Amino acid sequence: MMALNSIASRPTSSLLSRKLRNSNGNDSSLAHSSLSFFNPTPLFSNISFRNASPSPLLSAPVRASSSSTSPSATVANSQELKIKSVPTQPIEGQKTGTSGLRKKVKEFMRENYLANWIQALFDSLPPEDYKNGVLVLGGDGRYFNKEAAQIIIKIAAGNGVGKILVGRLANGGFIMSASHNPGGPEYDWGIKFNYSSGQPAPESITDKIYGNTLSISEIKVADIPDINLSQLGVTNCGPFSVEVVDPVADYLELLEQVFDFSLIRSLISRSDFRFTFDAMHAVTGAYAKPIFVDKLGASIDSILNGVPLEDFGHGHPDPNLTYAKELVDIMYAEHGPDFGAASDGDGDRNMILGSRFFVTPSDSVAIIAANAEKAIPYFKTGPKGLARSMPTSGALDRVAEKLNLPFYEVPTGWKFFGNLMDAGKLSICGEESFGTGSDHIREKDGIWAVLAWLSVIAFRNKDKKPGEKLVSVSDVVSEHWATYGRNFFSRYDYEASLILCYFECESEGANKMIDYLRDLISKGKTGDVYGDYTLQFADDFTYTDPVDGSVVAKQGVRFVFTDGSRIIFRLSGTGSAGATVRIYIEQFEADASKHDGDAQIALKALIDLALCTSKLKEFTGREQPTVIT
Ligand code: VG1
Ligand code: CO
Repeated sequence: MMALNSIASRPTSSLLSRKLRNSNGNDSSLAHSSLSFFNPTPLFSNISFRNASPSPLLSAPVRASSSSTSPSATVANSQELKIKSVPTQPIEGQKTGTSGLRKKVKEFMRENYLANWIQALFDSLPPEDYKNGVLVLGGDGRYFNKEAAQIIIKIAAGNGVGKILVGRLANGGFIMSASHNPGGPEYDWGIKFNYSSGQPAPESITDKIYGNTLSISEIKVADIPDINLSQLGVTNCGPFSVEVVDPVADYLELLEQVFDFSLIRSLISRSDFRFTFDAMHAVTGAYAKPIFVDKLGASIDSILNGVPLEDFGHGHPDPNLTYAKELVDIMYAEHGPDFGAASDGDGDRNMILGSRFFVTPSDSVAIIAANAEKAIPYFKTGPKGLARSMPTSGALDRVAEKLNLPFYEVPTGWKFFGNLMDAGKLSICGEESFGTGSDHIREKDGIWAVLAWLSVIAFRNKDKKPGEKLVSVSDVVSEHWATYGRNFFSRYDYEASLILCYFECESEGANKMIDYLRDLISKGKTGDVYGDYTLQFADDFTYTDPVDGSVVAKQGVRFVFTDGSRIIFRLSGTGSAGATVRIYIEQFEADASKHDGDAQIALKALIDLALCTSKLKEFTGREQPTVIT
């Protein structure tokens, strides 16, 4: 259990990518590893690569061995590392989705399944990007991370990587997580690869990896024992080394540069302000106490589910109104806390709640952006630009317009924000799927979002005397709506059923529905009448990256009406089996007297229109969504 815990408390993807950017500066303790694959002067030029030898060991599938070494041991000090060549065969279906490769754990445990993908990845990169370089490995602590880590380390060493840093934050590299998907032997595992400056690998890389998985024939594996990852320290294996680092302090240091901690502390330590954070037994459990309790003065019992567990305590570590029910019940109880937040498996998502109040992620990013300059020191000269994913509501657009900031609309998936950030065009961005973040790192960052909100609330209350009524989360949101209008928004998820036998027909129905919609939009024209709405245009979203000109098509079927209302349909790209249909519904309301209404009521006509236009029930047989946001 010790070893497990230590992995369990390892990196989140958000935290993982943070160092990449920091590395552009020079004060980092890891500054030598300024890219995910840093290329120092090749100190170790004598890695020997031995092609398929007749040893029976070499034809064995790549597995983590059961041996382990003592902490910080030097297991092989020779200047040579023995590399085995393990024959393998292509495996179908190793295509990455919205965010990495996600499958059932059992699939990843199949012979060479993970090993093939990792080798295909090295085969897709220019060798100068990783030879003798530093690679970072992190995970969200889910079941199978331990075994997977050993496989990845051996293949990285086998391909000539010089050093692996295992820690919670990093300069990019591998992230062993299926994020918000459930974990455990029967559930999901996943792997993401963050490239160069820390952003999730772009499609040009992931497409290449997929191509290589279909032609792979050999895996290069270093012949080294399992590395003990349960303790901090360095293990040397000849020219290759593994260093286990504790990154909480480092992440904290970054956050202290971004936020005014004393301002946040002044709020959290007030006796008339009650704070709750639900780590959902996932990776942020390891960060919650050092940050919220030790640094910011929250009480220890304000942290719920703070112990990271391999199966997330049988939970579904997705911070939304359905899966974070425990927190929702606390926040909606009479005299509940003033502020509640939760984050997901790998810590990059967030949910923000006030007392009996839910902040939609689309509103959340808009409100953070509108208040950033005043409340968050990192943005003291104002954000450079704002961006959202296509299905996210237009609330952020209105802030960009008012603040006269450049604005971008990208496809679903954080990987599309990275280029804009690197080009200095984007500071704050978000997705409706509970992802919010900034260019302090190259992933969404759940803890950052919580601290951003606490900063906004703290700033609004900084002059409030004890006993004076505080400005609440709902006050901040209502005021925002009064200024900018309200974009009513809801997402309906029809998640893949967990009953295996339905997987295939489920995918078939969902695919047919999307085909039907594509056909419909090809015939649609401006002025077509849909119920009470008039069509402005309908398309399948195509995005051209303004930085590198790359184009991605088929990113979501959207019907945009003349009053700005939208209905959007997408299939999820993060599931491990079956198909999940997502429907996004949005309608703008300028009239402040109508802002307080329930989104489900305000959007009822549009929701009905979406269900009837798509013939969802006919195609999928689904009566009710599994999650409504
Ligand atoms: C979902 C969300 C998307 C998010 C992605 C990864 O993708 O909709 O906005 O970027 O998950 O989030 P999809 O394809 O299932 O709709 V995470 O926290 O799972 O890395
Ligand atoms: Co996540």
